[in-house]
Amino acid sequence: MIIIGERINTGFKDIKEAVMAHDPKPLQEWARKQAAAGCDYIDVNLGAVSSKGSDMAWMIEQVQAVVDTPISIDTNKEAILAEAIKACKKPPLVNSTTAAQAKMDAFFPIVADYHASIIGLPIDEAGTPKNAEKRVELAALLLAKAMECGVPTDHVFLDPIVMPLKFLQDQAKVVLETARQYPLLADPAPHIVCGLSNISNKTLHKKLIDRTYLAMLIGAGLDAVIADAMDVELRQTILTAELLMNRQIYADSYIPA
Ligand code: THG
Repeated sequence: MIIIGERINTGFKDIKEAVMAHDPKPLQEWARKQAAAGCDYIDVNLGAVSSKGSDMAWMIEQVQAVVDTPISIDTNKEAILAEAIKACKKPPLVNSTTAAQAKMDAFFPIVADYHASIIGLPIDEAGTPKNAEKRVELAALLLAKAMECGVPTDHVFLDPIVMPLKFLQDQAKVVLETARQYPLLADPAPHIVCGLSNISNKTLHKKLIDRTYLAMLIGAGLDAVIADAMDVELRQTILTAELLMNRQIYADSYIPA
């Protein structure tokens, strides 16, 4: 499982305040903790705090000063991406493009230039489709664009778009149906990723909902996740689900892990 740590996001108050004050400490503390928890990428999200690429580059530099985990550049703005990607010491994960033509035209050539990977969202000019069929159709467009630009299909992470259960309860199942179809769209197969914590937004029992849904998503083929990497029970759920999917061999090392 490819784990992308979600915590360096200005949606969290401590990170928002740190970015506004240009105080590296909270970012570096979360970078260290997430790297120690075994993250494969550290997501960096500037949110609405600033629209300056230089602020995103600053965030990335603070993280890279203390860990060498690759960065997930969480922005939908081309100007921010173009500046932030220059700051990355290792090929990053670009999070994310939609399937809207103008967005793909802007993002994919940058990804190709930097040998990066990219998350693709099945959203077009009309928005996010409510059904699996249309999401899969847009995912195919994303993969076609990747091939056209020389981005290997296994550098593409398809996101089925997890929505809050509290407001769109029927979508949880649609996302599972979408995920099941993604690996069939290209060879080598694309990765399947999602922003897990979206599911439990504004609910009680957030952690229980997150880890139950994650087990179901892994059953549907998910092999990457943007999540709370510090959640020990979530990490245990990942190990157990991967064992049950026969992606890991059962060994006595499973028990201490
Ligand atoms: N797909 C992709 N990228 C993404 C998302 C996605 N990036 C952003 C987001 N979704 C994933 N990251 C988070 C980070 C934190 C939370 C949810 C998603 C979270 N929020 C709290 C909540 O929902 O209640 C509120 C924050 C707080 O506690 O202050 O946990 O889907 N490609």
